[in-house]
Amino acid sequence: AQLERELRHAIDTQQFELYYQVQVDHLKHPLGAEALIRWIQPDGGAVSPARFIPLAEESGQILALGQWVLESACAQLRAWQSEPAMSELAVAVNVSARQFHQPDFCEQVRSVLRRYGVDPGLLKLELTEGVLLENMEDTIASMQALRELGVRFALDDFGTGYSSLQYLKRLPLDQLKIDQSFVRDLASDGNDQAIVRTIIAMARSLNLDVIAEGVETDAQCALLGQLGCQSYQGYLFGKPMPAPALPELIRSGF
Ligand code: G
Ligand code: G
Ligand code: MN
Ligand code: NA
Repeated sequence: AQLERELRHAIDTQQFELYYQVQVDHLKHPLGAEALIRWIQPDGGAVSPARFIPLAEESGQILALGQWVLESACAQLRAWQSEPAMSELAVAVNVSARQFHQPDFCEQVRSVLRRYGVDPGLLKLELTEGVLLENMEDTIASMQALRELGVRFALDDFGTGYSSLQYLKRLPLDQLKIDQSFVRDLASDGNDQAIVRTIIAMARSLNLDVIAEGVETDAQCALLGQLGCQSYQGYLFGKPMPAPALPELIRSGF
């Protein structure tokens, strides 16, 4: 309850910032960045989103937070349009179940994109299986409406949930994100290699692209490449960082 009160105050007083973590292709060319929220308290302390996002979901504050994240990401996309190294990069935004299942979610996204004059093709929404399994018919309809605008979808934390081909093939997704738990010990764990190989084969048969998250070492990256992975995200290329630091990182070539 204490943290919930602090969270409400933080929303009122704008204590949030979006950090960005670069995503690259197999040649290490930048493709885009994932937006990750940071709560930085006035005393400089940070609260992990792993702690406050679940709380915000329970209390409903995720709706205000999620709207702020969307706004802030679109404002950033707009600003990057005038920076040479940045203008073609996509931004991936995490969307929680409660946020996605609001009746006017599509309209919110459409309206923010229009307001900032952002190409919808530069916005990717990251959903988790939890979001997708809830109310599947409505979910598919909302995704289709957004895809008609040009917005793309990634399935986050892939492999940690239910992951049946049965429902995957019905969902209008663009990308699977291999969860970092399969990447961590990839070099030494044959089971993880088999899982990653299976995920990539599954993605291929569904015509989805694949990004691996949590890539920290050259060995992991090389192995992922051998297994057929096309894109990467992780500390090897860059940690999540404040927006102004990203163009510098990209111009420096990692
Ligand atoms: O960046 P990392 O520790 O810092 O993020 C922890 C968790 O918080 C991840 O599961 C991530 O998906 C989630 N998260 C980060 N930013 C956002 C956001 O803007 N919205 C939602 N819904 N979740 C987020
Ligand atoms: O669940 P989601 O994929 O949205 O959140 C990504 C989380 O993974 C964030 O907390 C982010 O800070 C973290 N992360 C990103 N890259 C790495 C990495 O290379 N190693 C580790 N340990 N965590 C990472
Ligand atoms: Mn994510
Ligand atoms: Na994830």
